[in-house]
Amino acid sequence: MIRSARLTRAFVFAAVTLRAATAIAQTGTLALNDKQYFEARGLNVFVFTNQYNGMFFDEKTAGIEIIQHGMRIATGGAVRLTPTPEQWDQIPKLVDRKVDPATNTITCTMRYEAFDFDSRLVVTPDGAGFKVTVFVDKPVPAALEGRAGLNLEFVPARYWEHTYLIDGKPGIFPRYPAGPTTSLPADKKIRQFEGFSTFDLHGHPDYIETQPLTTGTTLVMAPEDPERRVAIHALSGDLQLLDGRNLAQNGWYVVRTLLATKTTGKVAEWHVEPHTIPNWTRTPVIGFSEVGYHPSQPKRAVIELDANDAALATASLIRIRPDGTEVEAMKAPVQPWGKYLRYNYGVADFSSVKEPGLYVIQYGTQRTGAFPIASDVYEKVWYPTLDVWFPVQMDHMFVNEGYRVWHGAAHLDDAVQAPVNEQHFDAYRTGATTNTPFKPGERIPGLAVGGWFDAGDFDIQGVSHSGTIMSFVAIWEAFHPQRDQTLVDQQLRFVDIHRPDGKPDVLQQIEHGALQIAAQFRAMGRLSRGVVDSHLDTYHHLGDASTQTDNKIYDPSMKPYQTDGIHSGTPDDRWVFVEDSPATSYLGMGALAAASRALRGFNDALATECLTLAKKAYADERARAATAAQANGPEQGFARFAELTAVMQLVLTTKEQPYVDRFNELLWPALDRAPAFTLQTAVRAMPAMDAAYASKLRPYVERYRATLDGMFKQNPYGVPIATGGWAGNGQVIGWATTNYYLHKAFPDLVGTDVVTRGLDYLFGTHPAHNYSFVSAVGNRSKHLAYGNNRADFSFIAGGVVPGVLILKPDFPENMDDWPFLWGENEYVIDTCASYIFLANAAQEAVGK
Ligand SMILES: [Ca+2]
Ligand SMILES: [Ca+2]
Ligand SMILES: [Ca+2]
Repeated sequence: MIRSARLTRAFVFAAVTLRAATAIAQTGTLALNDKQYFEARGLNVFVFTNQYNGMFFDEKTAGIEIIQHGMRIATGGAVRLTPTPEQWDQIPKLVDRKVDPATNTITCTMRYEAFDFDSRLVVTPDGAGFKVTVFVDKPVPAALEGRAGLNLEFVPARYWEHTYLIDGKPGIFPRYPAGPTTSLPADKKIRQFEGFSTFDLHGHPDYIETQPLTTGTTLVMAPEDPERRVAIHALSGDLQLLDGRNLAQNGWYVVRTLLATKTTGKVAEWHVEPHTIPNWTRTPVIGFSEVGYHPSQPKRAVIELDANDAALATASLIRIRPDGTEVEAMKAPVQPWGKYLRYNYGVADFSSVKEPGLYVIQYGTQRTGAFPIASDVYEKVWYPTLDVWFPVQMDHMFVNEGYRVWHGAAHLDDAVQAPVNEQHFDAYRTGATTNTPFKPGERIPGLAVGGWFDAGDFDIQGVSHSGTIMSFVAIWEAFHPQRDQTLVDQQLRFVDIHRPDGKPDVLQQIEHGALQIAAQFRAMGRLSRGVVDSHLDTYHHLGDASTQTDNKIYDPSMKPYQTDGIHSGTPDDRWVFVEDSPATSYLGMGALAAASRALRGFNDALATECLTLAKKAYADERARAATAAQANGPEQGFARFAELTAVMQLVLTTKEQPYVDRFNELLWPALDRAPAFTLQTAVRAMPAMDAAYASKLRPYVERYRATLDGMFKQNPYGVPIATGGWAGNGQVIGWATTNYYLHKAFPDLVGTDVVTRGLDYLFGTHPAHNYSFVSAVGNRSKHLAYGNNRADFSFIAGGVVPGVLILKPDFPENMDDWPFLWGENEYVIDTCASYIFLANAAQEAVGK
């Protein structure tokens, strides 16, 4: 089979080259730009502009990456040690990266420390594409012969309903992984990161690798689609096409050539030619709110344009009448905003249109979907988050919705003390002591209650839990939402979605969170960093949460997989990590103090216990701080902010003078150091403080207001857009929420426009595309996200995703056809709770 493929190789390569020659004339070739990546019209090639940072291992945002016609199609181009690398497989360390405009090359030296294996990756434009060459100065180590290869990974979703030709032989990209795989003896497995293992042996000591779907020397992916067509030709060795989804649902298609062995110099070389459409120009993205607008609020459409595109003179707001006829409500000039990252922007302002109704925006030949202008647009936008998303996240409960069970009662075998000196794969760690009264491996009683799955994974995180509880309490105290669409039965561990039980759902969520945090303080006197899987092979669990562990108490006297129905010999009970972190504990105290207010009259016993635990823990922590040599550095700074939050909650709950005094002692220096982080806390304490407090606070608000005035200079959206490895919707929500509190307290200084602007951003006025970032909220919204059902390419209604990630140096991305990038698409509890607050706040601020 391989031989017959080789016979066609010459013919196919000639065809590719011929087409390439035509393409050069039409589109020009790749060239290094001043941002240190290769660029041609419709094509960018990044070479380690983003690196593996090791935090969550292979994040699929490093190595050689291809952006074709505005879409990132490929990542991970590098020497890799397995056919289809998983998230926790070894990643090469970038030792050196040289960008040389004189030779038009980028050269990266990569190292695998564990194998003392260095290689050099050289990328340079070649014809209508580029050449990738791997060099070694020492032969590939014996242990990696037949293992180390040049890999490049392609987003599977971009190739579904597409075909390929390999040496002229046709194939269809598999819509679902269907092999082939092979089972190999455990001693052949290449050690994964830090010795972790993603593979659940389940009593079978072998492991699996994917095998090629096909092999040849010239692969043309999506030859029928000029937007997606990529030709790869191996100048030495064979090309394999593999499907990484056979090992892991977040796997990509991998194109791979094994490195030549027992030799030095050039050990692999490809010519890669992503097709470009001559004079391609990206279709404009019309950013607008998919939820619509309140009549009184600003209504700005932000139009994102290709760098080669200039804004049209006008855009129209068109009203749709009940009989389907249309009328132009306004023709607005498109004001050029300028360049942000890689695109040009224009802004069309429709604020003067206030008549309630349904509208679309017409820009040239493009038209948006319909959206309302109405006085109640924010009234219901938080319902899915409270009604569906939070119930689905409830740990230790059976969660039902109509005919569907989201998950059974999970983690009933919680939890045991984590080992000491443990560096955990989810960024948890312990030092030389457990920081609790418990020995490593000892059961910590009472933890199988309450709590939420933190995110798309299933751990209970102390800090985000505390923030979530405090947000829910703030929601309750500011807006008193009586909404009751969920039954929560703590006795039966049963939750039923869309089934009222006579109790406000917000209070039931506060109770559910408080049950877990109170249990931790009761057992340990402090808050854990988190409760998390003990093994990587359970951590990457997808599916029903109640099958993540066996729900049976671990008994070390039994054999693995042996069980008496209550205990088992499988050590899968979750671990409790407690760090020596006053900050974590302070936030837990704040959550307990807050919960005690909201739960008064709803669950008095728990309310009383929460306050008692909070006051005791606070006194203990202060006593400890007085005697302990305080460490300097970020932990101490963070601890002060966290203590400020705790004391603010204790002030609101107790009004006791020692807390008021301590609050004043902490607040003013913190306001001087970091006003943006502190103002919300300051203004929230106002009800418990005197009039002098408000006037002392006022100059800080005046200075903050100046930063708001400059927002539209930073980007065309006028909100703070984060540039880190996790996208910034949480930050935008926090910013708009601070603005709401300041508006309430100082309406002459801060208006409502900076409250609704945050929601406009979430609901579609943002870079990359214009879906609402809140699943099932708005006319069109994130229909694929990184919830715990991501393997089904689905969403959980009401979840808020992180949003637009800025891939260095200039590529804003939020994949809407591939859910598995957590930095763009993972729902997390604290963001979702703060979103509920902001939606209520916006409705209150402008809705009357
Ligand atoms: Ca986690
Ligand atoms: Ca209820
Ligand atoms: Ca267990």
